Amino acid sequence: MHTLNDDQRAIFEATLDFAREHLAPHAVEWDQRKHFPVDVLAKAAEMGLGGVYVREEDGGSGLSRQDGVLIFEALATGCPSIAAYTSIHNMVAWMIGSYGSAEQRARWLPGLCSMRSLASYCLTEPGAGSDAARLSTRAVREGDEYVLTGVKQFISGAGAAQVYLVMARTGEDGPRGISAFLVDRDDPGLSFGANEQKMGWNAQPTRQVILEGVRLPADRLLGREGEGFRMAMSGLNGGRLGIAACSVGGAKAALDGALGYLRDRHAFGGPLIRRDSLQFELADMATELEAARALLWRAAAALDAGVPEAAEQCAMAKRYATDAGFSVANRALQLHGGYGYLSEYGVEKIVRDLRVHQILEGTNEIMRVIVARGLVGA
Ligand code: FAD
Ligand code: 2MC
Repeated sequence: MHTLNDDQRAIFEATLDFAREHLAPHAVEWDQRKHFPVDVLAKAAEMGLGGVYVREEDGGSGLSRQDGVLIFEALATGCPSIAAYTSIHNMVAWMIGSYGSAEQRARWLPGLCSMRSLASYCLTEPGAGSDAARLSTRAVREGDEYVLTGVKQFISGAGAAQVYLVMARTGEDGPRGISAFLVDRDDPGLSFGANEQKMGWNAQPTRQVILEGVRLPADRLLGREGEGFRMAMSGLNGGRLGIAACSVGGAKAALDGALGYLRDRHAFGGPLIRRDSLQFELADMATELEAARALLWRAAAALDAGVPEAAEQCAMAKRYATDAGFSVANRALQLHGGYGYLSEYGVEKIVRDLRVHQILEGTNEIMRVIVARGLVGA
């Protein structure tokens, strides 16, 4: 953390305090009750966390990706699931702030920045996950309207969110026939599947989003027809950094938990923390997290600078940090012995939450596809 400037240090510390006070004490209970704490999200928005990358003139915090990775790491020390949902919400807010018209920004961003309205990002479908450009939800132009029909799968925040950024096909097969639309929860024809039963991420809902002839005025098109896939991918570059940061933060909390536990736990004539083998394990865990953080910060700087290889760097960071984060959290559980397996210590919940970061916002196999394409060409 020594390379941070004063502003970044202040943002990081303030978000850590928020996580310590408002997330960590409730995280296990929210997971058990499958409770989505929308009131706490509104409180986070009072600190500017609802529009982290939205320009200040549009009501946001106007921060960089380098600031963002600090925020999401800090937030995830309290609850990775809530931090990750906040990152997804911010991905949508960034897309509207970056690609929306002045009217769209004025209409949608105030609610999102205050988190009185929550957002969902709707790309995946039952038949199109990794191969997202094969999506089949259709948007048919009829006069001044578009009519959307299709099903989106695994949508984070669905049902609770007010704003749905939906990628749908307006033209040819493949990525260039896809457009992006802003759908409101109150639009007739929109409905939701059941809240999925999941291994982790229980403090936020995951549902299908079902569009049955949802009729939208033409001004709900974000950007131009055919630009939806590229916008969706550029949103994911930043989103992947957010998810990676949540893995680092969650794993850091697990590591801290293991340190505390080993200090207190006595066996074979002394505290376990005195055992060299366990200290070496802790040293390796801390080193792997620091390596993940370094890669993440470099990728965030690359995205801020708009360098051509930024997408590959974001993919590298997402792959590495989510694998390292899961491994560190799982080893922290092991260091707690049998108590790590009990929900009361909170570490098994972190392991369950971090597992899905290796799958969503592009699986870690797809991250390798992106990095490899950069190396060997498409
Ligand atoms: P598939 O694409 O069917 O992949 C199956 C396996 O094959 C994977 O291991 C994959 O890595 C591998 N594979 C596929 N293609 C290749 C290849 N070319 N080379 C090597 N391996 C390959 N989506 C949204 O749009 N919005 C959300 O808010 C959202 N939230 C989610 C929340 C949760 C809890 C979960 C579980 C998922 C969420 N997703 C969301 C969906 C997520 O992005 C997809 O699950 C993910 O992209 C993978 O797609 P898939 O599940 O269809 O797997
Ligand atoms: N950044 C910017 N632009 C990108 C990009 C990126 N990361 N990836 C692709 N593009 C552009 C690309 O330049 C091309 O533009 P143009 O039309 O100008 O040539 C266009 O998008 C099409 O790209 P490809 O030809 O590479 O498309 P392809 O079909 O081969 O797929 C792939 C690319 C596999 C990388 C993409 O489908 C992918 O990322 N799949 C994973 C899907 C995913 O991440 N889903 C996450 C859902 S959200 C979620 O899980 C949440 C929890 C919110």
